[in-house]
Amino acid sequence: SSVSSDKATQETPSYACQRRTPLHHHNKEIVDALQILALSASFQGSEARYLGFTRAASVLKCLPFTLQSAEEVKDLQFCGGHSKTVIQEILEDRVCREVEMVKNSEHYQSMKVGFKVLTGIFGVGIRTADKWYRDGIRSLSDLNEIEGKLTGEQKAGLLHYTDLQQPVTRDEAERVEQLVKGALQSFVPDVQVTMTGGFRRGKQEGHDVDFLITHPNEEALNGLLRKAVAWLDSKGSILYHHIKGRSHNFARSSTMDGHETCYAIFALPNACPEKSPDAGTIQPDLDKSPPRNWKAVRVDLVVAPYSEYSYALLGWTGSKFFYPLLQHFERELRRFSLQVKKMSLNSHGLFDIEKKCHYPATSEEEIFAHLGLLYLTPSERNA
Ligand code: TTP
Ligand code: MN
Ligand code: MN
Ligand code: MN
Repeated sequence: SSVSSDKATQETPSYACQRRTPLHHHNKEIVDALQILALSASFQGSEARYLGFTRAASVLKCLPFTLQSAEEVKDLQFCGGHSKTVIQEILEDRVCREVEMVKNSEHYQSMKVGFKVLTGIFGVGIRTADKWYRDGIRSLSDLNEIEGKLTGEQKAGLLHYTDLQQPVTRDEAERVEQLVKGALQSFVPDVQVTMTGGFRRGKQEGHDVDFLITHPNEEALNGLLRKAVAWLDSKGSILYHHIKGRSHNFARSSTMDGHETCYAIFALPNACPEKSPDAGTIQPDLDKSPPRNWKAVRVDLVVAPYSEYSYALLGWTGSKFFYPLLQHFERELRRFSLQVKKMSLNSHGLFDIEKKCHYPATSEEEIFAHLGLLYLTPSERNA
């Protein structure tokens, strides 16, 4: 067999949490195509196909070389027949007919619109997007017509749709961090605030900015989130927010954990003008509407008690497990814990089902060690 097919047959550990998955890899075009099919499958309610395409895409992200020929694809592990056909077609013809058809289909396109508006706030919404589609809603302007029936979150998502569609840059994320820290520290000066989510995994842009808040003294955290958010609100920094209180009886299987969380849309003031190279140049006054000096940015603020902090950090660093949001490190980590280790992992802790005990941890490294896994840095968790 050829050298390259030997490369492809090298042992691939079956769970994504056993592999280092970098942010940048060698097969972007094919991965993007597989992820379109995954998203489309989830729009059609097929979780099995969603997972099949997602797993195949995730395996390709770990390949240390660019696939060149259909021959190399034969022996790829954890890649189903359908995914292999798609990959081979792209390698041979540059495009895959199925992917092109899906991309251009009305169902896929309007589900994406509905889905994006909804997930402006919460990681749910396929069912609603699907209902909208069946009710004949195909575009944003159709959505405006049912405004009266929308929830508060959906209205906010729709109102700030244009801004929320724009990726959040790292610079913007850092300015949000200053705002958030300033508000929290005005109540508890030594509060610990960590940026989590995609930015912690090394991404240069994201759909939102995620923060984890903790303090060694749990008393200091009581009421802190509400006070800080109210303070930011009084300064005009908050366009929408919803606080979910801490809960002790959240569903184990749910993607939501029990930590106190604020889902918000911030009005982030524009960067200081001296940073902009065009500052001072006279702009032709074509648009008569007054210029806006802020951008709407989605922000998640999560409060974790100190004893659960490392588990919350691991959980909120991702990559996310939300069906159907494509990346799946968290899902794989939990699946591995349960199936291989008989342990139940969530962002509160790790429970050994057979020994019936909890494993405390003061760092992410300790959690990987409890699971018998090689430690992966945040930037190696882009599965
Ligand atoms: P997101 O902010 O949705 O995703 P992201 O930061 O990885 O990517 P993006 O740049 O698009 O924002 O989720 C961040 C992490 O938070 C993700 O790993 C899932 C995790 N999370 C929740 O969102 N809710 C929960 O209840 C738990 C336990 C985790
Ligand atoms: Mn995020
Ligand atoms: Mn996102
Ligand atoms: Mn988030």
